[in-house]
Amino acid sequence: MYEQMVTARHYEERLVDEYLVGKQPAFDISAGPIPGELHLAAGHEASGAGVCMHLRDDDTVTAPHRPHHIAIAKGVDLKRMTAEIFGRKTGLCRGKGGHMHLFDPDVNFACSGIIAQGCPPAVGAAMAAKKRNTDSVAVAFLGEGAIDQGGFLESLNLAAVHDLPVVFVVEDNDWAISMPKDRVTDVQNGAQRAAGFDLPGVRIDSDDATAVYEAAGEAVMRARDGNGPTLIEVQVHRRMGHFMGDAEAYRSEADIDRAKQRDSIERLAEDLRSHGVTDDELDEIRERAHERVEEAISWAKEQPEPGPEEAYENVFTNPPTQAATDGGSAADASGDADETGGDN
Ligand SMILES: Cc1ncc(C[n+]2csc(CCOP(=O)(O)OP(=O)(O)O)c2C)c(N)n1
Ligand SMILES: [Mg+2]
Repeated sequence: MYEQMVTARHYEERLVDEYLVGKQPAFDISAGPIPGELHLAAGHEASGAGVCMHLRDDDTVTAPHRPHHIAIAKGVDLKRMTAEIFGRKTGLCRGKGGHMHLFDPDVNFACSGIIAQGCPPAVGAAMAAKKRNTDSVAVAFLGEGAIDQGGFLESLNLAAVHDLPVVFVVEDNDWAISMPKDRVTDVQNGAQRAAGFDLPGVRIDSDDATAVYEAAGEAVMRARDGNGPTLIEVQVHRRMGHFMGDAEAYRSEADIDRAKQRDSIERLAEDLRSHGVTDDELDEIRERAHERVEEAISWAKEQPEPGPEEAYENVFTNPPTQAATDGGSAADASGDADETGGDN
């Protein structure tokens, strides 16, 4: 867990360096080697690592718009994930998804920028596992800002009524962009949502990786044994803005300081030391993680960008005629799409 967590933290620190290249001084979001938005998960690492330790490659994970720590813990190919974030041709989605849309079928991982979007597909994967008589499970991660979404509540219901092998993990970082939790829901403990569906609901009040590991172990075992879904909420913390470039004018300095003081990685390191792990051993793990991150980033940066003629490939299930055949221009392609009913 410690290795996954330090890998995720360092990975994101390095992404920050790369992301800022070319974006200053006016913060041009489309400039630089990583164009577009970037949502970092520093402070969420304990939940990804603690849950995914229990998962196999054939288990499915869906993650939200803040996916890196979960993807890393699930074993997503770090090089191809990085190439995707850099918009390169060899990326997981051939450079067209970007950091919020990482799909790795080798380890059954997907994420999406749409809030609560991962819940229905996780329920679908769990339903498929059950119908195939396998003991695979699915886990849907979401933020506390998504617990009022219909997609989440309907997923809880379907999972409960069919006893599906799925675990819902809410990462409560107190904020949904600039919206504090208590302004959108009277349910301070999101795990209480489970009661309305007659499911077990577990709240972990601190981002203690070991506590997450224990709660997730029980939930995953329950799902694998055919005993149905569980909802877990983990209190994590957002060490940074909602996305890179967020000045956080809505958030007090004290709140940011509090978040930074509660470092789940340092907490786990302390636990490990108290169990006899030496500083040298921890350094070794960190060095290994740093090397892996550097390797993935340098590999990704050497990868080619997709050509303009590939813009429509693998984007539409029913591609505009011109785009599919001769890489027609965007104007041609959208014209064709309209003529064929624009059903893409
Ligand atoms: C269905 C939908 N509504 C609104 C948005 C815009 N949006 C992006 S992130 C976000 C807040 C998410 O908060 P939370 O679920 O707590 O996750 P966090 O960012 O805190 O990790 C919103 C409302 C969206 N992406 N999808
Ligand atoms: Mg949140």
